[in-house]
Amino acid sequence: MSERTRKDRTTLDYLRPGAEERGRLRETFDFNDVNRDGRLTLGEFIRFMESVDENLTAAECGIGFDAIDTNRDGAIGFDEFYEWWTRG
Ligand SMILES: [Ca+2]
Ligand SMILES: [Ca+2]
Repeated sequence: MSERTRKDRTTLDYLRPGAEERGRLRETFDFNDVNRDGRLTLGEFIRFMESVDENLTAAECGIGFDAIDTNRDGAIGFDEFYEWWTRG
């Protein structure tokens, strides 16, 4: 990959609306990814949801988790998390 291509992509990312939000969401994701494996497990996700709304039950979180884990690998990757966050 050429230097010019990298530079163009960086500029594009910077200018694209939502890039800043994606960065903030990345921080949220990393903060809740307690064991730093790059994915949110159900336990990590429940902890996150309870920090957003303490009235949510574990069962409700489980339903949300299944909806977000679109590739069904049992964990939420950042792309899945981002899709879910921006969808609503
Ligand atoms: Ca994790
Ligand atoms: Ca997944």
